Amino acid sequence: MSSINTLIDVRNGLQSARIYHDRDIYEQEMAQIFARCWLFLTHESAIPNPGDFVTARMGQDEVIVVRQQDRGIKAFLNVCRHRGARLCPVEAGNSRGFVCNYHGWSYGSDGSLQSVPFEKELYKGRLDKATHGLREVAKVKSYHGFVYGCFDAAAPSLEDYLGEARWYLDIWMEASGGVELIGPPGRSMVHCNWKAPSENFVGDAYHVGWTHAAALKAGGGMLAPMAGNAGLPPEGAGLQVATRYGHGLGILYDVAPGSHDGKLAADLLAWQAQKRPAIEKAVGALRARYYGSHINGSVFPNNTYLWGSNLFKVWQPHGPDRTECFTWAIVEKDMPAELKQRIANSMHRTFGVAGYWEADDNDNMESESQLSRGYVTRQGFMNAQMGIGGDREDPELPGVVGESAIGETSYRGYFRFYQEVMAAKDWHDMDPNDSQWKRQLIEAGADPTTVAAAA
Ligand code: UNU
Ligand code: FES
Ligand code: FE
Repeated sequence: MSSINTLIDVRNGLQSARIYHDRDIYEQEMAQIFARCWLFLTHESAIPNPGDFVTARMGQDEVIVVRQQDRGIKAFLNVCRHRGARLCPVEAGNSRGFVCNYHGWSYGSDGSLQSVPFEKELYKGRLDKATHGLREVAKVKSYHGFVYGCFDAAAPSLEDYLGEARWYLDIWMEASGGVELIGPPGRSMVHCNWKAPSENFVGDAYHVGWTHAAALKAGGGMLAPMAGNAGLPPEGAGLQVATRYGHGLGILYDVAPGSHDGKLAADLLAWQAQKRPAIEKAVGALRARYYGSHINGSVFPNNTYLWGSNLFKVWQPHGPDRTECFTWAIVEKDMPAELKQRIANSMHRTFGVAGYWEADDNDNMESESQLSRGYVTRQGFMNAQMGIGGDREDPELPGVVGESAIGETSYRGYFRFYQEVMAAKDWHDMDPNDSQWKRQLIEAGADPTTVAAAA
C-alpha cells in the first residue's frame, strides 16, 4: 500500500485521489482515525432522563448512548456479547435495559449482563456474567451539551481535542445562551467517501455561489448575492481558520440566516438584533459579530455544522464509497418553540434528506468519489492550493488564518492532520503543544514555482 506521505502533500496542498476510494486506506482510517479520535454521538437534550437512550454510529461500529441513573452518560457497542446480534433495534427510547432478540440475554442501562435464559440449567455455573457486560466506549464527554465518544482511552480530553476551535465554537454553543439539537436526525445514504462532505464543510465557501446558484436564486436569503458567482464577498468579508487536530471553519460576516428565506430570515434577523447587545457585553464586539455571521466548519474527522443555516451533521462511513448522513437542526435554547420548529422545517427543506441545497452538494460528493476509482484518475491529485502561501498567525485569532474570505486554508489544515494521524503510532506520537503544525501550514507554498510544478 502507498505510504501516507505520498498520498498527502502538505507543502503543495495536494491530496491523492486514492484516498477517496481505496479499500486498504479506508481500513487504515478505521484503525487510525475512527478508533482514536473523538466522534459526535448525540446531544444531551435527546436523552434528558435516566434510562433515555439513542443508538449512534462511530465509524462502522454501532453504539447505544444511555443516560445513567446518576445522570452521567455511557456508551456501549450495540452488540450482544453472546453471538453478536444487534441488541437495541430502535433509534431512541427509554428503557431499564436491553434484551437481545436472538437468545434473550439481557443487560442493564449500565451495560451489565443481568440475566441469561436457563443460566443454571444450561451453563451450570460456568458463565461469568461479570465479565460479559457490554463493551463500553472508553470515553464519553459532553461539550456544551454536545456528546462525543472516543474508543481510545489515551486520547486527549475532549476540551483539549477541540483546542483552539473552542474559541470559535463557544460563540454559538455558549455565548448565545446555549443551543440544542432538534431530532430525531434525518438519515440518508450518499454514494461518496466520508471525507468528501467533511472536507467540503471544513472550508469550502468557494462552491456556494456556483454549486448552489439555482438554490440561491430560488430561495433568496442573505447569501443570494453570491448566486451564479455574480458577486464575490469583498476583502475582509470573512475569515478562514485551521486549528490543531484537523478542525477548521469559515466565517462570512453578517449573513447569518444564510439559507433561510422570506419571513423566517427576517424574523431571525430581528431575533439576533435583540440578543446581540448582551452577547457583545459578554464576549466583546469581535466575537459577538460571529453570532450574526454564517459559520461553516467541521470537527475532525466527520462532524459538520453550518451555524447560520442551523444544520449539524455527521458523516458515518459504511465503506469507502458509502456514507450515512445524519442531520439535526441547531437552535438557540431560549427561542420560542414555534421559531425552533420553523427553523427545523426550513433546515430540512434546504439541507435535509431531500433538501434542495443538499442535492446540489451530493452530486459533487458522489462524482468526486466514484471517479477517483478510475485506474488512471486515481494516479492524480486533488488541488487545495487556493490561498496557499497566504496563511498566517493572527495576534487576535486562535489557529492559522487564511488571507481572504474564500480559500482552502481549512482543507490544508484538515489534510495536514489527516496525514499526521494516519502515520502516528499512537496519541503520544502527536504532541499537543507541537507548534510544528502551524509552521507546516504557514510555510506551505512558500515557493510558488514549486507549488505550480507539483500541481
Ligand atoms: O456548504 C458550505 N460549505 C457553505 C455554505 C459554506 C459557506 C457558506 C454557506
Ligand atoms: Fe472544483 Fe471542478 S471546479 S471540482
Ligand atoms: Fe454546499
